[in-house]
Amino acid sequence: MQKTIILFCLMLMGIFANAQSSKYIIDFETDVPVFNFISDQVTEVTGNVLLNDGTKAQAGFGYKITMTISGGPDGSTPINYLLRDNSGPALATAASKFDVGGTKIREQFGGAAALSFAFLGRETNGADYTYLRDPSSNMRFTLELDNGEDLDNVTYVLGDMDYSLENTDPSSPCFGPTDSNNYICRFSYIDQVTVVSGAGSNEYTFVDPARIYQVGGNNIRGNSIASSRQRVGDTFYANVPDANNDQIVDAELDGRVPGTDGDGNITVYNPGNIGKQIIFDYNDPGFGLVGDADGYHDFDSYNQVMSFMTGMTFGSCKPILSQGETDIFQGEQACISVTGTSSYTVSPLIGVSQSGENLCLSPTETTVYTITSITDGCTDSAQFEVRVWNETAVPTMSQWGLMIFGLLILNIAVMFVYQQEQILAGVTAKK
Ligand SMILES: [Ca+2]
Ligand SMILES: [Ca+2]
Ligand SMILES: [Ca+2]
Ligand SMILES: [Ca+2]
Repeated sequence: MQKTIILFCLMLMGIFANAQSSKYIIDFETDVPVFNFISDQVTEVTGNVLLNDGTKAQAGFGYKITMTISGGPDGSTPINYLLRDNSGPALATAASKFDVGGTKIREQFGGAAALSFAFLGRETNGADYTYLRDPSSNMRFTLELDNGEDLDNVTYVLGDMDYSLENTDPSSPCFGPTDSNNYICRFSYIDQVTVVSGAGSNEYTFVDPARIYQVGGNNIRGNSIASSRQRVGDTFYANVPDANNDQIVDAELDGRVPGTDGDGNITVYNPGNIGKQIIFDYNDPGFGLVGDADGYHDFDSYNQVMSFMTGMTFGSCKPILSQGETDIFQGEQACISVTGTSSYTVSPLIGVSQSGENLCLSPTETTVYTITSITDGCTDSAQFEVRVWNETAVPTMSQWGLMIFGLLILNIAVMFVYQQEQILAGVTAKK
């Protein structure tokens, strides 16, 4: 029982170490990325990957983020955009595009440095506006490494998920819940994100679960999420007031989160290999106020912004063993290769012969060895069990067994001789 508890504790420690230890980090403050605005709909961001060992030295490879916007109200749109005085239909709509001014590295956007990405909501068009967002607007964020390697043991944070349907500035003529179907007051947006990479196996944590609604999750509106880590549901939107869950907003409120605050952040963790890209989609679910004929909010805020926080970590330093267990006879040795780490320790130090990747073990009794990587301050371990068989202990027949076996053989032999005699007797009789 005690052994089981100790084992369980070790397992928990292992999980903890795995979640905490990763080889690499993307740090926007130490290595400031370069933005390349390729078109109104495509922005690339490049930078160097750093070692996650405190030195934050360059790891020798980089990353590229590609953000691509699609959709927008230029085609058919369900939104009834109006002129800025509500006197008639809006002058124009156009395809969605980046707000270049809002797409940058900010000192604080989710409580820490972050890459903020922004849709432009409208552009001035003479005395009025051209509207640029609607429910079809989407930004796909893709991050990949320039060494072509897979991403494993990944942790990253999406910041500033919030919404706005109300102006809370008492000095504004739009003060209060005045936005709905009103283009004199222009501030409506609802952030929504769907994580594509690692879908179904990602683990999500929220700073403030009441701020974020996880579609398909087991959170209940108004209540905090029971478990801090949720594996179900990869789509999230800012938790607008919607007590009956019918995706119709109950009341116009201001759900904005200040940039200095992490309350709108979602941490995404995946202990496995998610492939070569981190991918998520950013858009707006469009939910309108209860009683609103067209069912959509106005999509008339100046812009809509979220962020990818500094500090994404990845890369496991778990030693990769060529085998997890083996059987040997006493006096023999078991040899395996240890990869995935440049240096490692072995415990217990009994019958250990270590030469680079090659590790040979010759314990005198069954032993579980723990192989721990000690690379770049990144520590993780794997286990290898060597079961030892004693040759003299191999089950042999007891002397009694041998005697019984001998008697059995003798019995068969007597029967055989008897049968042969019968056959011979028969042959003789026929003659
Ligand atoms: Ca409005
Ligand atoms: Ca509702
Ligand atoms: Ca509406
Ligand atoms: Ca936001």
